[in-house]
Amino acid sequence: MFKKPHCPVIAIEEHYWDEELAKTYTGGEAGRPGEQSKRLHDFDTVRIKEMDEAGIDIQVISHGAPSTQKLPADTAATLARRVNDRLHAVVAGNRRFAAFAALPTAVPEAAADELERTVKLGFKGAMLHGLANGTFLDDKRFWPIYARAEALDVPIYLHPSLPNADVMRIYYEDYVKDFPMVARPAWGYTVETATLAIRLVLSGVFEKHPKLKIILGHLGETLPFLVWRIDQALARPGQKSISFRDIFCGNFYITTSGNFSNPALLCCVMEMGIDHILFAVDWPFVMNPPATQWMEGVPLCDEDKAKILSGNAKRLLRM
Ligand code: GRE
Ligand code: ZN
Repeated sequence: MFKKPHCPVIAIEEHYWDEELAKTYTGGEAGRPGEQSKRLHDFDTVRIKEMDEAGIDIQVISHGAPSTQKLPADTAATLARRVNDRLHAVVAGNRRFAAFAALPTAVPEAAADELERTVKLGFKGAMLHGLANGTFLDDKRFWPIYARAEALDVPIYLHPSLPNADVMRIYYEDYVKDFPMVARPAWGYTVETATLAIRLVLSGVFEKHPKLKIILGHLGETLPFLVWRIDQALARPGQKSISFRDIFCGNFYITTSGNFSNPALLCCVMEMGIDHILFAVDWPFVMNPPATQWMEGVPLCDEDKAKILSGNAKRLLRM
């Protein structure tokens, strides 16, 4: 059994699939291998059993990629509402679960309203997945979502999705047959999500909304390792004035999802501080036991481990 400091364990990037929404997926996004698919549609059997076995008390549940990011504008808002209402019905009154909402980004004002509606129902914020119908989510048309998140004081979790079709072709096509994961968690997801995070900083949205909070999974999608270099390069003469470090280390939070590495975690602690790191697994794409077993042995004191395991989530998500 998981030996942990005296604290609950809250995992915050744990996925499910809504049957109606999943039916809209096509191509590489349409299916996941059988066991993953079974777990994505389960709430009360294997999910709870595997949480118990690994010592996870609470999952903050979110839809898997691409969630509602690729829906057309005419159906996005009503379908997202149904998806969120169904998740709410599962989570409400269940002390093992909390949830992040899916937002209809094809209609940004409606997405902002859906964020507010779901937060009032008890959702902890929202998760967005990769590009919205080919547009990066830093585009000004999406700023109403960030304005509302700031006003409601809830975070937006930026989660990866399959790279854009041109990127897939130019960057990965010749290797995906032998190594399908290269376009996914091995590298493609990371590039898309890190690029979005950098673009969001450059966009000026944090100057307009200084209290906006963004969460990145996978120990920050490489950015904590690169923050010195990005910050220094953007501070060279001839550019607009920006402090990448202040924004990245101030407004961003990162989770441990799918990246259980001591050297990588210690880099994150050194660059971002212990208060900006939260525990997550990325279930069912990654299994729970390696995550909690890893946390048991990370070279941090119990007080710091407790912050990662749940203290920071309690504060950031008001749990
Ligand atoms: C997926 O959506 O298929 C996925 C993830 C995270 C890790 C691996 C993976 O969301 O395949
Ligand atoms: Zn995930």
